[in-house]
Amino acid sequence: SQEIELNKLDAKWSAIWRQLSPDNSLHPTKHLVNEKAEPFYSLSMFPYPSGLLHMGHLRVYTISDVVARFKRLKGYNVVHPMGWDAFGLPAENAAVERGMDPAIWTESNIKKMKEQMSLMLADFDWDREISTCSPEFYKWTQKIFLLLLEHDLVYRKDAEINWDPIDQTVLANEQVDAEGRSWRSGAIVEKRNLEQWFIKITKYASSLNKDLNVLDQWPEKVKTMQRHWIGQSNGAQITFNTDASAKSQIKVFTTRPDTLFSVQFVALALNHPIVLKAAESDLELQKFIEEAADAPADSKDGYMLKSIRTSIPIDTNNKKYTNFDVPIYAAPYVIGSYGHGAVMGCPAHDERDAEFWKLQNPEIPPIPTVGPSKIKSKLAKVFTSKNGVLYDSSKLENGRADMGEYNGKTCKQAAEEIVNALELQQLGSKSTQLRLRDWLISRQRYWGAPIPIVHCNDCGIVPVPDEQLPVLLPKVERATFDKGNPLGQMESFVNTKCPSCGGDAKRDTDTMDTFMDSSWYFFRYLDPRNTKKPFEASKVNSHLPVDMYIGGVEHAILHLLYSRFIGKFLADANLWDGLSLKNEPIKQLVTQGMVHGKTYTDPTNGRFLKPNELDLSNPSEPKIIESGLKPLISYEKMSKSKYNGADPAECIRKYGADATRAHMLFQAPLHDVLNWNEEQIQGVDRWLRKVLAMEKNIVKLVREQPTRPSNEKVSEIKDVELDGVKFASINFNDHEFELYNNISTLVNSVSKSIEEDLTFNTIISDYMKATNSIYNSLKNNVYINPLLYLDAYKKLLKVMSPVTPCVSEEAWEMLHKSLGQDWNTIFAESYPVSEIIESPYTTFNIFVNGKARALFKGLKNLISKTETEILNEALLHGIEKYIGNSDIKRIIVKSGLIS
Ligand code: ANZ
Ligand code: ZN
Repeated sequence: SQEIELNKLDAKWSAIWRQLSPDNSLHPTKHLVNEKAEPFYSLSMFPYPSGLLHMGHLRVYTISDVVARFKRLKGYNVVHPMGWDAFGLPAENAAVERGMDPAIWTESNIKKMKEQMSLMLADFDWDREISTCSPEFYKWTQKIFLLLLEHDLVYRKDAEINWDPIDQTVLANEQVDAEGRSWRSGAIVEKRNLEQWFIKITKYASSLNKDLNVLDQWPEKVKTMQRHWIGQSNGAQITFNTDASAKSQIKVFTTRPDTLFSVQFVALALNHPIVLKAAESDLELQKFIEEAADAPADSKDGYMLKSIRTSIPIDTNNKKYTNFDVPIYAAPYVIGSYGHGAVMGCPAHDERDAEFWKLQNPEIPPIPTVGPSKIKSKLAKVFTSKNGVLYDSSKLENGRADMGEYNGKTCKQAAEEIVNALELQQLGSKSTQLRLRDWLISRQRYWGAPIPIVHCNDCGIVPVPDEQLPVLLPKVERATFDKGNPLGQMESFVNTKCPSCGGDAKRDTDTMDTFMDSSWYFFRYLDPRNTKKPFEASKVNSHLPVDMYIGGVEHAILHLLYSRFIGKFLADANLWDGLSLKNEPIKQLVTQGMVHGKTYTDPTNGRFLKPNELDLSNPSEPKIIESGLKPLISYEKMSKSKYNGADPAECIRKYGADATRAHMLFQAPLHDVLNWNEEQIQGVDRWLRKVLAMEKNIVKLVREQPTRPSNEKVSEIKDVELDGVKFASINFNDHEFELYNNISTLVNSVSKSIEEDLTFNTIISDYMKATNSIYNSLKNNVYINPLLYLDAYKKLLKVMSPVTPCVSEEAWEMLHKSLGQDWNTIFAESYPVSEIIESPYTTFNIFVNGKARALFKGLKNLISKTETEILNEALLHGIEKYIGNSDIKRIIVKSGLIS
């Protein structure tokens, strides 16, 4: 047969598109972009240049590309850029292993991946390409660091690092194995303190937390994860006096000041100053601390401090709580770095405190002071609800719980009043705590943006002035980096002049966390070649926030939180206006599921099988060659050890980019895991062949211009456009209505799927349905106005073109050539507009003696006609045999299908 080989279309059309494009790129519509149109920013998370494009990449970029092409068809001024998250440890490690320059290694990977990307025919704006490791980019990353410094959002502080004592170098957490050994030297890694650079993201915590509320196009799950990560907790700090000395007060953070009267102990973190002080003279405590270091995180061990006690710090009914009857414990469940590293223990109202207390003092019952009502009743469990009432303690026998004026108040009210009372005594105040820590950006590595700081003996920390940016990363012939901080070993880099006094000085030798690079790269895409500043505000204001950001949910916290933070900071620093969405840089976030690979396992021993151990000649009956047994089949995360990886390039070579893209979308809903099963691509392949094959039949009909059968029932419709020709009035038969409406349904449902529902899988089934609708009409040889066929076919091709650019373009070309018409690339077309036309026809059921016997299509108004008319109409539809000579009791015609 002379069937078109789909995979051959890729090369043909890539070449033509390149010629069409003004700068020989794969962006054929670039010269057609209307800069004045409404902007749309389709962004996919840029890849790390590992050198290999995998199925996960293919999934993300297919989605962003379909959205970008679709919006281009709809007339938007679309930005769809691509670039490289090129700094980072893996490149450095790979270069060290191979003894090469990480820059060269990275460059060659970028080249390889770009070629693989061109195979999938993504319509990226390559003229916006950026690479975070190029000086033109990191110059501005350094500038942003300096801006943060200027705004008092950068500081230095001691922080723990992993130190390899053999290699004399700092290791990243990933370079330390589970046994705590260095990946390279095998030495036991030591913890050391090193002065490092921090960014005060915590200063933005409350707006980062609050503004999650305006991100209504972000997945709830991601917002919850960010909320949790920020961990903003509103409560109070309360000071407890002790009997030791006026100086040894204990500050606690609590979210429940209303539970103050239930306090039965205070627990301190193991590194709390009071614990450390006590340990100086208490050997038993020293031992406890040492052993607790290895205790599990949820351990409820405790050690009661011997010579110090505390009291509840409030005065009710002039009854002073200065009897110091509250014991103090050292307890590993108290987190040293949270709040004040101290907890007021309320066993009656907090689960953790209850567990702790039960273990330490099984004989002393918890003292509840809050319940569902002010009358104390027996409660089986720890009462943790905040929506309770303080007990009426005048009715309680336990004087220890005397709550004076707070008797009977709601938790909320009591909390408020208790904090106010404490405030008067300077023993408490409202306080907000964060789980979020400041952002440690120092890396003692080579392959990153150098921190643009000079250390001068006389002037201290001196920012590198703008005109000396970028601080270039010195070139290396071979990455060896045996000892110490790589940049620290390079004398010519380290030794410099102080920008302030001109004297001898030393450069900072840390490089920045790569999350710093990726926190603002999507700003730079909008003005990628600016040599004067990071970006021009006007260019960014018109396109931000990003309309759709697509990527993996693994970035739900760090990357997306840092991007939001830097976006807000850049707005505060007046680099852009941030007006439309509270300085948020990303309007919609879309997280796609992972791609899993088909995995074969030997049922006898659970071993993963290699492709060459399998006989897959009959895909439905795979066999293990050696044993003849049937392997177990599952879908799992693709990995080398499971031999279940699939290569996008290979699939594209076999089936063509269009089929691969469509298959990728069709296999699973966007957010779900996608089980990559190449065998099922046949369905997509068949559909695409059908689309191409129909062209001939349609052209034939257009040439022949068959006439409408004279006896046909038609209805007149007004104001219809068919293939660009406007008709004030035209006749449609039943089939024509149906075809026209099927195509209108396609046009509108694809729009809705992309713009509202994000159901990319149903787009493909919509295409298939519409294709079959045209195909079946052609096959059944019913009369349809050839112009309507032409209209339907062209609409189908346009609506398909975002997903299957080659097949659409190929059919588009064939069609115009055959008809001898001029044409332009299908990408110069716009998205069709097509409304459903209310059809005067409907489907009727004919019931004879109560049994449904036949279906027919008729004019809706039939139902209002006389019985004889209906019967006559019904008799046209082959029901004589049911009527025969039997006595007709009833013939009923009802509209609608039997379900
Ligand atoms: C008394 C109390 C009574 C508490 C009660 C809770 C319920 P979040 O929401 O996570 O901020 N806490 C305070 N500092 C702590 C630390 N360093 N390590 C471990 N726990 C600490 O939690 C705040 C609550 O966690 C605080 O409120 C405190 O216990 C405990 F019915 O104070 B609460
Ligand atoms: Zn100086």
